[in-house]
Amino acid sequence: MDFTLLKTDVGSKARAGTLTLDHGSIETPIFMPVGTVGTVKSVHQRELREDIKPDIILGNTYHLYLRPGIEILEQAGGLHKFMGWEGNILTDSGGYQVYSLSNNRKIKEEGVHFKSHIDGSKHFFTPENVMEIQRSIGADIIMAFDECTPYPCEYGYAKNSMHMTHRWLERCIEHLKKVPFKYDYAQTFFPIVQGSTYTDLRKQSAEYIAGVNADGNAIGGLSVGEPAEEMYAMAEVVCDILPQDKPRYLMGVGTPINILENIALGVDMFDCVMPTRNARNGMLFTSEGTINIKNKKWENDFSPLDPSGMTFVDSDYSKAYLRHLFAANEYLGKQIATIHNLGFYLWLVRTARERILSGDFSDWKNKMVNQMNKRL
Ligand code: PRF
Repeated sequence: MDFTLLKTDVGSKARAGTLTLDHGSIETPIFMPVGTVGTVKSVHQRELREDIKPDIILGNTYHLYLRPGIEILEQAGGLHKFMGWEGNILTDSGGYQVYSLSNNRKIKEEGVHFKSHIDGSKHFFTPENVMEIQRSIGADIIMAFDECTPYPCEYGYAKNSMHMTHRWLERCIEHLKKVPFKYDYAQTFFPIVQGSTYTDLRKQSAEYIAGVNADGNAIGGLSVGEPAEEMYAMAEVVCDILPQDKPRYLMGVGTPINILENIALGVDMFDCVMPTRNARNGMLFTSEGTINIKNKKWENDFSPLDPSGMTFVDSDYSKAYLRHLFAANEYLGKQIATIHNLGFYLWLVRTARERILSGDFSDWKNKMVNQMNKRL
């Protein structure tokens, strides 16, 4: 693993860099499309590779462990081979999904007891077995097992939870030393900062995580319902403490505006279900603002989906046609909308990178934020 910082913006703390892993180089800032169960929902791998071109996608330990299960993934030779994706993959540890999806979860010092959201079967995640599972899935970047606190969260709970996440981190690191890579490429490990919306806890957690000296660091526990201003305040406190020369990943964020604002604070990596999930509900993100394609106003608008869009769907299809596909509940509608939204998110972070490199990121960011506040 190598991370080279190419430039830090003068008007903000935004950074442009290159992160190199065994499945290729990643130009940062980057947005990672979410492929929870080994598919970026409603997009073929060929469209990902040839049209959307993300350098890295995300998978989820929680889902892949429950289905298809670790044995199948090992037999396949890891997730890359199983799903036919030759680019980089990052797996989240389950430290979020187990709280948001499973039933009857019980959090203890030893680990988390939970019931599957699929069939109600009982399972137990520990920092140790989650590291083993992530070795078997075989992502290029694997995440620490943490507790993502809800919002709002009482100070006492947030503090105890943060300390437990730190103790779990030590267990993850100790265990990884004992479990070799399963495939013929390396895996990089990222720890996660927690601390809810409390500045003193965030500082303490960021200092602790920085002290671990990992190849990259993540910020968790944000975008869980707090006001955007609080998210930015916490991201800033944490970014100012995390090492400059390592990539920073803000987990589960966010809207296009959230992404631009956090890039300006020094975040390098993002993931979120928003472009894919909202696409399936007919919401399109464009550089001019947000569109609900199901709206009657698009019924006879035969203009291209997004004249300045980056993917073939933006010029090949009209708004009227996509509206019709949604009205008729056709699969193709969800596919087109997903390709468009992912194309837009990738365009956004690539353009941010170009602007950082050319030195006019802040002006461009402010203009984009104004535009994207519009609903068309
Ligand atoms: N922890 C983990 N995954 C996450 C989060 C977290 O706090 C979040 C919070 N937005 C998203 N995904 N492990």
